[in-house]
Amino acid sequence: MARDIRQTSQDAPLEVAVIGAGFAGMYMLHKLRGLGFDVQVFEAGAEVGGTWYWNRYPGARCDVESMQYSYSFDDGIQQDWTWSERFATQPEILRYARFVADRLDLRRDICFGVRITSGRFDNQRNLWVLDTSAGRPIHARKVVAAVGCLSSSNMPDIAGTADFAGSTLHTASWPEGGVDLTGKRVAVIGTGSSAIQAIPEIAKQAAQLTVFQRTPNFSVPARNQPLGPETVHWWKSQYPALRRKARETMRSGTIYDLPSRAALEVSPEDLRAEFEARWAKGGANFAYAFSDLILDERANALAADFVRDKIRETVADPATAEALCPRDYPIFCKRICVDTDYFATYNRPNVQLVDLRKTPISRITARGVQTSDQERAFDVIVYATGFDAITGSLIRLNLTGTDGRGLAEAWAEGPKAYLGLMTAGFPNLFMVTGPGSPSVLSNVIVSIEQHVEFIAGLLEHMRANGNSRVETDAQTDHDWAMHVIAVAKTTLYPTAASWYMGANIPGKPRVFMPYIGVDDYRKRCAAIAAAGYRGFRLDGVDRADLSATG
Ligand code: N01
Repeated sequence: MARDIRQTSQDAPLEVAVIGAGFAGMYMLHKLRGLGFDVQVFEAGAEVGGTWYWNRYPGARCDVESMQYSYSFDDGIQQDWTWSERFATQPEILRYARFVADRLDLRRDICFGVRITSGRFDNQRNLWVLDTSAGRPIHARKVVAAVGCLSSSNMPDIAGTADFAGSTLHTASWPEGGVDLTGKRVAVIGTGSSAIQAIPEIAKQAAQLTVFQRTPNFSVPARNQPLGPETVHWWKSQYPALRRKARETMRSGTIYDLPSRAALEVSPEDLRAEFEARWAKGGANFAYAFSDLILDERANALAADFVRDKIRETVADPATAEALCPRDYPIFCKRICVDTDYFATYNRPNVQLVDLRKTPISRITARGVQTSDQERAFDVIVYATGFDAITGSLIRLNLTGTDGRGLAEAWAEGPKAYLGLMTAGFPNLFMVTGPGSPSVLSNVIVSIEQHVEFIAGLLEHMRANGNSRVETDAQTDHDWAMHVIAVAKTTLYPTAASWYMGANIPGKPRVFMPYIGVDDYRKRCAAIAAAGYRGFRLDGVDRADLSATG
């Protein structure tokens, strides 16, 4: 049974308000409740699941293997839930989220259908006041923004979008219950991960499918398959050790077959054999074929050449194949896509590719899409145009901090947040998988669990020490952001105009946002906590000062 918004006031605030009931908010609620905190969750959607609640487009699936893309904090849950496929579909992941919510009786502390519209920090009272779509404000001592990194969809600013007389859809807010595209003329705008998953499914239904591509993407085959009982048993029987291996020794928090050799060191035959073996096995394991693929342009080009050759082998029409070959950024520096029959879909007679580099969209019309050379008529236009990633959903909360500034202003030159957890001027506001944490460069559930446990540990520490306020300062945030960038610069990642850099949103600062290295990040966080939360100011006292003076 879901709850109504609690009656709160400045004299009787909630101890912790959690925003969002995706995997981050769900675990935050469970963890804090277990520690005896008074906590309530506010969720705009009608169900738990976060991004997996909204992204219901055909073909939506996780590109991290399901045995790893799940909570590890409760052995009963990981033993009792059984995934059916190597890569879980969106409906199955949503069923899993519901299973966890039922099992832990989470719904009694979640207010569904409530959006936080704005909020401000009351500096005198050390209190957040949050405005809600339901009208009733929430007073809370602490706020945890568990809003997700890929949850604010990006609708491109193309002239005439409102003029279209047919149906307009976005992959990230697909109608519940699905849309029947049988016999329809469908346009898909965008060719990122979402489009690459949706296109093969839409092509099976639509009379005609036209894909409008601005930048081609690298994609590797998923080789998805049902999970046999032996595989499931193998994982479940060793879960504690495997989970530890993933969190403590893997850069991405996911177990992959790590390379022992560099691409530039092996013979052409060995190079090809390794790429072929990984291509045949499927999934993002391909990215780990050699140790230098993300570090050295020449090594990276070898992997990119291999994938381009696979595209040419798969796509029958040479001009279409060439248009589908990415050329202007290193492979793996935009998130690698994992697909089922994406490139082969272009061999279907009802599928056509429009290369927007040659004929850009001029406008959307009442009938369809007008490019520089012609107008095409459609019944449905699907925008697969991605997200205002990492910072978008945080900024859209419209929270103002101690100096009256919002996050958009505070982060005008790029987000700066200590460990990706807190940002100066916003006391008692915690972010789960915020900018500067491994977040999207990791198995996000692994990162969520670590952040939730860190925040819970900090809140317990404050309770034990009678602290009412925690914050960071601008210098600490700046130093961490510089470290995040310095780590990124040891790789090729920042050389691509990716959404990791904010490059997909006009006007967004171009700054590399995620932290590379779950394993290293965890060690740093553990050391910071062990040093009395070094870098955090508790009740105005700088922990760095304390540790310096002993
Ligand atoms: O979004 P994207 P996505 N005119 O930003 C194009 C995660 N995810 O939703 O590159 C024409 O990657 C844009 O073109 P360009 C995953 O982390 C996970 O597909 O800007 N085109 C691009 O092709 C993923 O990386 C799963 O030139 C326009 C596309 O829209 C992230 O979500 C599944 C345009 C956007 O691609 C985002 O993926 C799906 C315009 N005006 C997604 N504006 C899992 O499996 C934008 N585009 C877990």
